[in-house]
Order: sequence, then C-alpha cells, then structure tokens
Amino acid sequence: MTVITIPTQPFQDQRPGTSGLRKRVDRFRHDNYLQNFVQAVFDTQRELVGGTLVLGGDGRFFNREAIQIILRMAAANGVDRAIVGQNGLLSTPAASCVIRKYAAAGGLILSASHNPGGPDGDFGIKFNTANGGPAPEGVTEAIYGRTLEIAEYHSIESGDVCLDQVGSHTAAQMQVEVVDPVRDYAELMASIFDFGAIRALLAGDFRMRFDAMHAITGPYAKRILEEQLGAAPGTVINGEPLEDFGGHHPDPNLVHAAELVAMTKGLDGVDFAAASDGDGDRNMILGRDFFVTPSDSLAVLAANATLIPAHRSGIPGAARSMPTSQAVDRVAAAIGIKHFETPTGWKFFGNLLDAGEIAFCGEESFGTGSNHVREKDGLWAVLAWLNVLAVRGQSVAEIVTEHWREYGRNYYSRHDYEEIESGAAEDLMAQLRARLQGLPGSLLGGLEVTYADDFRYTDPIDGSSSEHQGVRVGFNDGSRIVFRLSGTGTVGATLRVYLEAFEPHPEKQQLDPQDALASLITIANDLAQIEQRIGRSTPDVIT
Ligand code: G16
Repeated sequence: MTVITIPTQPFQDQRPGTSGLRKRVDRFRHDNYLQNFVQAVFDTQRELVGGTLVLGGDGRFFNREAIQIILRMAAANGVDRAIVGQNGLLSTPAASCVIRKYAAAGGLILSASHNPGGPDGDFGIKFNTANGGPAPEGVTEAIYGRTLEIAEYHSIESGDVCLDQVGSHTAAQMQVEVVDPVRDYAELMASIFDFGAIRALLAGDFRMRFDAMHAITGPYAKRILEEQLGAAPGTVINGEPLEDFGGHHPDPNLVHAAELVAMTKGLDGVDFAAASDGDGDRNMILGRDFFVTPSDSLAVLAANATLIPAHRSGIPGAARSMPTSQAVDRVAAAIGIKHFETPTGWKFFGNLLDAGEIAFCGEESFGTGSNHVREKDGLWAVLAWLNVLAVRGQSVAEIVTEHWREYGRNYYSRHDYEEIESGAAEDLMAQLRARLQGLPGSLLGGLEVTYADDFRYTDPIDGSSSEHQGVRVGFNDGSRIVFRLSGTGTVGATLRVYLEAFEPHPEKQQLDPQDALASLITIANDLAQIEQRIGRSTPDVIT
C-alpha cells in the first residue's frame, strides 16, 4: 500500500453548525475542502485508528465521489474496517443504528438534510460518535480547531471500491463491508412496534401515503411499509432517491410537501399521510384534513407510549428543544415522568438518552425520536403513529383533539425569514438581547412579560453548558415568543420566530393557529422590529 501525504491549506469556515458542516456543493468539491474536514476528524478522533467507521449518505449529488475520497483517507489513516451502505446510501437514523449495532468507533454521514441538492445545491458532512449520535460540542470544536491548522492530509493510491453490490472488499489493509442499508434498520423497527396490529390496519380500508420526496427514505419505506407491512403498492410516493431530489426541497413541511398535503384534503383524502426529508430523520404527520404539529406529535406519542410494545412499561422521561411547544411538558407532568428542555440540535438529547433519563424526544423542526438510536428518526415517527392509530382505532384528528381536551392545546407556529442579510440578522438579535433585562414586568400588546432571557443550558449529565441558544419572552397567560437564528442555512441568515399560546378550554380550541396567535405575532414583529431591520413584512415559510 502506498500512503500519500498531500499538502493543503486551512480554511476559516469549517465550524460545524447545528448539525454538521453544510455548504454549497461547489465549496466541498474544490481545494480539498472535504479532505481537510475529514482529516481533522481522523486527527482528533483517535479511536477510529484500528476501529470501525460507518459511512453513508443521503445520495445527493457528490455523495458517491465523497464516499470514495473518504474510504481512501480512512485506509491511509489506519481505520481497520469501514461499513458502507450499498451505493453509498444510509439514512441518518440507519447510520446511527449501524454504528450502535456493530460497535463502531464512529460514523461519517454525508447529508445536508432538508437542504436542496444537485450541482447547485448543498452538501454536508457530520461526525457521529460511538453512541450513534451527533458529536457533542466538545468534539465538534476539537475538529473545527484542527481544521484551522491543517497542513496535509493522507490518502492511498487506489481505485474506487465497488459499492453497487453487498459484499466485502479491501482498500489497502482496511476491510470494506458494503451492506444493505435497510436491513439492520428494518429489523430494529420490527423489534419496537406492533407490526401485527399495523398489518391488520393496513389490510383494512385504511388509506395512507408516504412521501419520500425523492430522497433517502424511499427504499426504507418501500421495504418496511409496502413489503413487510403490506401497505398497497404505490403507498410510497416519490420513492426513488435522486441526486437532486427531483429539483425539490426535501423538507417535509406544509409548503414543500404540498403534493402530499393535497392528498389529505376533502372526502377523498387519505386517512394518514407522512413525509420525511433528505436524510430521513425528519417527519411530518397528517390526518385527513388535519396537520399534526411536530410539538403535538411528540406530546401525543409520549401520552400513548405504552401502546408501543418496546415501551409497554412506560417511558422514564421526555425532552424537547427549547423552541418546541410545551405540550409534552404537560403530558410529562400529568403522567408523572421527567421532562427536559434542551437547546436546538439533536446532539443535546444524547446524554439524557444514554443515561436513561428519557426515552422520547422531539423538536419543532419536524424531528421526533426515541432511545432506539441517537438521531431523530422520520420512519420511526411514522410507525409510532401507525402503531397508535392501529391500537386506538381512531382517526388522527380524533386522537389529537381528544389529547387537547385532556391536556389543553398549545397553539403553535413558526415564522421563518430566509436568506436575509447576515449582518442585519445579527443586529436584530443583538438589539433584542440588549433589551431583555428591562422587559419583565412591562406590558406588550396588553400582555405582561413574566420573563425574558437568552437561553442557557447546563447539561444535567456532564455539566457542560451552552449559551446564547435563543431569546425567550414569556407572558402572564402562558404564551411565549422565541427568536433564534437558524444554524443550518447556507446562504445569508434565517430568522426563526416561534410563537406559542396555551388554551385550556376545549370549546375555544378549534381556531386556526395563525388567528389564535395573531396578537403574539404583532408583538413579536414590534419587539424585534422585523420589518425595519430586515425589510420583510411577511415570513417566507409559516409552519
Ligand atoms: C438540524 C438538527 C436538529 C435541529 C435543526 C435546527 O436538523 O439536527 O436537531 O432542530 O437542525 O435547524 P435550524 O438551526 O435551522 O433551526 P437537520 O434535519 O437539518 O439535521
């Protein structure tokens, strides 16, 4: 084997965001940008030397090429075994499953999640640690630190490894196992859910659609829903993964999954519809004429956890990210389990899951999951809903409205202002932060501010702390506004405004959320001076 060492120059822009390093694909393809980051991982994560590395991605443009580059680098850096998904594919939750199952030292996942793909789209990479979860901040900071001083990277001189078929190969001294990307994950799902009950539901007149958005979950959903659970052929739509996701934005929300939403409307609407994103970790849940907010989805699943065989004896606790609505807190308080509020980013759930403090967790950003892996998991959420629907024998709308009657309804919406000028976005947040101290006790739009802060989190397990995680303003009627800049965009900045109001009375729970939140929306716009500062009068996306 010939290891080659190639000189390179550091860049200043390789600090991973909320979920790994994401940039335009062009950036990754040139000047060793990918190689620098990967070498920084090998230089800092020394357990990979002599260990197992899991490797796969969501199939977007540049995925195959990047996998070959990384395999050559892994061999040169002393990795003992690489487990790669066939054709270079692995959904993010499946990668987490494989890391855990085969006790790998870590994994590299190639994805820019819900961001568009193709030659002009985005690419991304992130490192997951041995627990299967996104690297915690200490690790990402060490990798970033290394990228700032990198001067060379290592590779081997060899051709491409054939990824088309399942099988074993060698690259220099490294063993490369090309695995079926679905098998281990599908086995895990069958061990969690009541497949018998779901099969019976799907064998009846229940109609569903799953939109894979031409992204990674197509093969997973076809195998599990259609082949194993007997859903009618054609249940999975847009099921073929494409390098550019068919030119769409593989983001499962009401705007980007409009085709699916239309299938739930009216008398002909299907009973249940769901979608997942580019790398398979997000989910959107719909019933006939009914959208389940991700926050409500987490709360409903937590309240119904014991209907799922793997959680028959109950869950110890549940966690949500700070901007996620407080609906799950109400469930936790009512059923007597622990609940936690963490910063945005799945990595913050890792320690709580590892310590057994929680079994379910979720985020408003269409992420829901459990302790079965250490990533959010789109298909897990779909199967969890199917399991609950099958056992309860009610519609999605009946289950959610019954939930609101019992626990109260947390009206919720997120307003996104995308691709705004970064400086203006930073200034807007800075002026908000500067005003926080003076807000408690004041009246805004007739509501009294009870607290105003910049969220700071101390991890209850390892004591690490994270600051500046979003501005929260709470009011005397239980409502709340959160302001935060996205950590996943690649162009300019995205301002997210999260709005939440609580309505305990069932007779007042049927309003449209935008109407129920109208006064809070006005307060938020005034408080942050959104129009004056960024020149936008309406959000680009409302969910
Ligand atoms: C990533 C993280 C999520 C997080 C989301 C927030 O999602 O994995 O845990 O909630 O980012 O995004 P933003 O910072 O834009 O609000 P994904 O699906 O992009 O990996």
